[in-house]
Amino acid sequence: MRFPAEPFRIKVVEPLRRVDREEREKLIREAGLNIFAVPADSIYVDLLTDSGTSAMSDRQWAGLMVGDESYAGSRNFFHFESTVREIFGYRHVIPTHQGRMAENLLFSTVLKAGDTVPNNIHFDTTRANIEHQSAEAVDLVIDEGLDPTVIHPFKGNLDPQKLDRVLGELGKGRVPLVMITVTNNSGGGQPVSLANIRAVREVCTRHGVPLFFDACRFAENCWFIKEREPGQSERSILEIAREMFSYGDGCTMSAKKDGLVNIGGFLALNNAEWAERITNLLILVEGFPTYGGLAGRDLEGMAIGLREVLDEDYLCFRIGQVTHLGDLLDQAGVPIVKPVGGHAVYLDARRFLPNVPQPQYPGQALVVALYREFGIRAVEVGSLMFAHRDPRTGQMVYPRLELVRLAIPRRVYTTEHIRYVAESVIALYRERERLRGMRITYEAPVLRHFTARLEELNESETAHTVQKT
Ligand code: P71
Repeated sequence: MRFPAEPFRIKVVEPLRRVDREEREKLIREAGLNIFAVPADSIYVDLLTDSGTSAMSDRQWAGLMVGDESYAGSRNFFHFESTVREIFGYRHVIPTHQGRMAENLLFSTVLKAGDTVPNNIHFDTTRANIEHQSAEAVDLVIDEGLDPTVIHPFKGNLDPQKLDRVLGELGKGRVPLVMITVTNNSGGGQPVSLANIRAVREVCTRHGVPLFFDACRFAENCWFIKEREPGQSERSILEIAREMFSYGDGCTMSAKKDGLVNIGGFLALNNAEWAERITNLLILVEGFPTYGGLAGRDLEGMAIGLREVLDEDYLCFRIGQVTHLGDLLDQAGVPIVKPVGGHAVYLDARRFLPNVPQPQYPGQALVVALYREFGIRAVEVGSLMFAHRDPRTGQMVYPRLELVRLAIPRRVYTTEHIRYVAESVIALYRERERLRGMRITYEAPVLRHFTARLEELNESETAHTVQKT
C-alpha cells in the first residue's frame, strides 16, 4: 500500500457547490485575474492555505460546548496552559489570537532598532514584524535549502557555521534571539533535524543568545524526524517534540496550523522578565492573560487539537496525502519542488511554462488557469508576490523561484479530491502551450498580490519559445 487511508470517518459534511466553466470565467475576470478576490463558495478544491482551514474533530467540537467564558481564570485556559507546558516545556504561556500577534508582542518587547534576528528562513509575517522594529531579519538556511532540485532529508536546517559567523560579528548585544522555523514554510515546508537543532543550540549557548522556535508546523517536523533521522524511529512524536523544544528558550505558535483550529496562537517562554513585559503589553492590545484575543471555547479547541496532532496515524496520513499528490505529479513529469514538504506541493512555474517569461507572471498564469479550467484555488509565490523595483537602480528585481503553492488543509479533503487535483494539474501541463502571460493593471504600494488586478496578454505579446517534450 502506498499510504494509509483516512484515519477518520465523516460525521458532518459541508456541501461543495459546482460552478461551471462559464461562471468561473466570469468570476475570475470580475476578480481582475486575482484569486484572492474570488468568493470561496465558488471554489471546488481550495488549496490557498493550510492555515486556519483544518476540520476540527468531534472532541474539539464537544470541547467548544464546555467553553468557560469567564473574563478571568477560565478553566479552558488552565487546560490549554498545562497542555502547552507538557508538549513545549516552557514556563510562561501567553495566548494570542494568531501567530503574528505572538511575533509582534515578542519583537516589540525584545528588539531595538539596528538589531538582527537570524532564522533558517523567516516567514513573511515574522520578517515584517522584525522590520517593523527597524531591525534586520536574516535567512541562514543551508545552501541545499535554496535549490528546488536538490534532494536532502532536512532541507530546512539552519547553517551553524553561517550562524557562528553572524553571532561572532554582531555579538549578543545586537542579536537578542535566534529563531528556527519548523517546518521551514518559505523553503517549501522542509524539516529541520534534531542534530541540526542541537548544533544551533551549541552555537547560541557559546554566544549567550537565546533560541526561539517558530513552531507552526512542529508536529509535521517531528514526523519527518521520526521517519528520516537515524535512531528516532522508535520514539513517540511527543518525546521528539519535547526534546526538540528543550533546546530552545521559547516559541511563537500559530495554532491555525498544527493546533488544528480555525483561529488561535500563543507565545511560550522561560524568561520571566520578558514574560512579564509581554503580558503587560498583551493586556493593552489583545486581552486579559487568561484569554489573549480568544474565547474560552477557542482555548479548549486548541488544547485538544495540540494533542490530536501528535497522533501517528493522523500524521502518517497527513504527510502521506501531501506526498501522494507530489508523487502523482512527479510521475507525470510535472515540474515540482523536491522533496515534497509537509503541508504543500509547489509547482515550479519556470519549468512548467518556459514560454512565459518572469515579467509576464507565469505563476499567476497557472493559478488563473487552475481555477478557470478546474475550480481549484492555489496561490502564486513568485514574481507577483515578490518582484519589486530596486530603489537605487530603478530596475525590477525578480525572485529566484517562481512557484505555485498547493497547500493541503488538514483532515478536509479526501484522497479522491487529491486525485482530482493531480489529474487537473497533469491535464493543464499537457495543454501548457496554450497559456498566456499577463500584465498588472492595478497594484497597491505594499503587499500588492492581495489586491492587484491583471489582464491577459494577447498572442503576439507572448513570447513563444516552448520546447516540445
Ligand atoms: C500560510 C500562512 C498564512 C498566511 C499568512 C500571511 C500571508 C499569507 C498566508 C502563516 C505563518 C507561517 C509561519 C511559518 C507565522 C505565520 C503567521 N502562514 N509563521 O502559510 O507559515 O501565522 O497567520 O496565524 O498570523 O499560508 P498567523
